[in-house]
Amino acid sequence: MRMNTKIVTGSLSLLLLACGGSKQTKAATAADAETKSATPVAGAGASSLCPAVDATHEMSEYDTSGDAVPDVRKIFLRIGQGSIARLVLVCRESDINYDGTKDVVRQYTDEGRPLRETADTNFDGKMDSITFYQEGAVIRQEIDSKRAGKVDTKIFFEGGKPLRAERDLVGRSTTDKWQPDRWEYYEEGHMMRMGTDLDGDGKVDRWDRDATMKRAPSVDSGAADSSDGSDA
Ligand SMILES: [Ca+2]
Ligand SMILES: [Ca+2]
Ligand SMILES: [Ca+2]
Repeated sequence: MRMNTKIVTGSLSLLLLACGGSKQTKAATAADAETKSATPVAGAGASSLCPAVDATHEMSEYDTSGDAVPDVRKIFLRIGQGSIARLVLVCRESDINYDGTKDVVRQYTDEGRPLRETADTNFDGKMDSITFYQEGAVIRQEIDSKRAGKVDTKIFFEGGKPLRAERDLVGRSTTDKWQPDRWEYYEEGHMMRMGTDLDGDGKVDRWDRDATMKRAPSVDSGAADSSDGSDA
């Protein structure tokens, strides 16, 4: 992605105007990093996930597509005062398909490390994927693969690769309780074995192993990467 034009809003009035849609939001902090186990994927617009521009936050907008319309918005936290003040990137919204709606929101820690990325991967206006980071690396991805408004797949990563996946194939999970009925185990990104709970008691009733899974789907880690996206 190449940045052609940089648009920085300098005046206070412009800042206030630009953040008019997200006045009700609160700042994301490290304490918000972990969601409850079955928290629905955020249904609200992407812009509500970033902190509002206020006394301690500043915003910049960028055009990466060359049409002079900003498609990336960054929120910075101002730390310190006077000559030692510095800006830390705490949130970044991107309009991936350039239709005017932000599709990917990446939240950072106050130290500027990736914390969580929420994405609308099919551009239907509803967020369907959340990627969680720890120490800058992907540790978990929660996906609403059925586009039903709740998480049905969780993928756990180690060293940037999927280690294990849990899926709720039948849809027993509620917002309070995660009830998977499929457990998948991966080595080098390849599924080695898969357990399925057929009767819903939470225990595996059938195991399938590598030799029988030539047609099994591979895990698509989607937008999960550990870069900080600071190129745009
Ligand atoms: Ca878009
Ligand atoms: Ca979506
Ligand atoms: Ca069972």
